[in-house]
Amino acid sequence: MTEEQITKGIGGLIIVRDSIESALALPRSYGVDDIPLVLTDRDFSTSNQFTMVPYGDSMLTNMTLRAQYQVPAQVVRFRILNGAIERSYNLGFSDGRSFSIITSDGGLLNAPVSVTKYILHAGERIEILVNCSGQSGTSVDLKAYNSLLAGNVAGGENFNNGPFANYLGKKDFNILHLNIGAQTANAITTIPKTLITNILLNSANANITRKLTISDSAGLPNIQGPNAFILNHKLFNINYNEYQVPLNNTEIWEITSSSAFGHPFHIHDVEFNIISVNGVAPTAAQAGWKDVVFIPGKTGGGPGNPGTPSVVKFIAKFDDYADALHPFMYHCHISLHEDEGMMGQFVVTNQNAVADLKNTDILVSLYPNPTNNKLYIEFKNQNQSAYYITITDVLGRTKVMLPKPELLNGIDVSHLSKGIYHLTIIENNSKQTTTKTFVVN
Ligand SMILES: [Cu+2]
Repeated sequence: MTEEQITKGIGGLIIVRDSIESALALPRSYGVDDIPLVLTDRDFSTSNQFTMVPYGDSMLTNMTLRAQYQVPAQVVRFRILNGAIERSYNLGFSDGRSFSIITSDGGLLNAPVSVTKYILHAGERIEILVNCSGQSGTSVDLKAYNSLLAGNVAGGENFNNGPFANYLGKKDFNILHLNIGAQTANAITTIPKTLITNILLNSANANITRKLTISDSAGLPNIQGPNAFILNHKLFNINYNEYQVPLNNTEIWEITSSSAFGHPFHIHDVEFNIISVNGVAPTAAQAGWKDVVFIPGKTGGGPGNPGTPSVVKFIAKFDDYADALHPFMYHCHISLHEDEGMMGQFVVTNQNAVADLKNTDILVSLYPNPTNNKLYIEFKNQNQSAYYITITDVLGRTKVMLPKPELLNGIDVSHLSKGIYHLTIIENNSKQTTTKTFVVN
């Protein structure tokens, strides 16, 4: 339901600051020379409500139609998120000026990268610096030069009718009209030569290369839905975890796509470094920390000719634990594709923790039992604690769910009606479960 939820407003941008970034001579006066931009497009119903479409007819910048903003005559920083349902934006300025990319999805680049155009795909983030010094009283437009997008990149198609038809397809259009005003005090007026020194992951340290596929489901047996795009030849299944990644593994993920369309592939848990896209090392703007990578569509192909698949490799270190209850996901960041099933799950296993406690029973007492107010829980092994507690009634209906419960003061069960209940505890370290019965009287 991602497309519907994003359409109706569950989406936004978080700015993360740290001491390393704070020490650099960068614009950071929020709303003055440091401006977040969330890019999306929408359609409106006859009663001016959002309608759910993959491509909107209207560009919205920070949810504003025909957005404009006054910026000072100095270096201005834009923190840009592509929050579209599907569309990529080929960013550039109306006077052809260059701008400097200073971050990728996961943080600062080694140095600003000067470009005149940059394609930002769904889910991707960049920060850019634009030098407006000495330009007070003038104006310029940030635009999407989407007439230049290839036909198999989202927004570069040119459908005249059908569900994907829209006014912005394969066209150039305004994102933000900038009126340049007076310079502020203590303005940043030059773009720094360098930023930080990223220490990237080394392929020689990879424990494994996992091979994933992207393909078009059309014609495949056992795949429901209309022509969904799929990962590893299957649709998403919430009860299935594709990979068990050992905690702290360094892994190369190699994604081979025979899809005719390009897909922004996103992974939870980690930031990665792109190794190559069709054998070519990433551009400087993509050579930092990323969590979305654009997987181009296959090249060539036609009747009787499958064409040449695209191959993208990245490397990541999986240093966050995730159990089977709360697995991480990887998916296409085009929400329509994600919703159709272009997603998978993986867990990150902490084998040491399980081994330590494998032979230790989880001995738990519940008291008082019966109870009509508080229920106290005591672990016989004081090194154990509760990770998750659920209480179900005798018909199996879940009545209480408590993640990371605080047990010192007991659990309030006074709201439960009289009867017999089952309390299931997942132990914090071993993730083993035990179930006890208690009575509310
Ligand atoms: Cu996709």
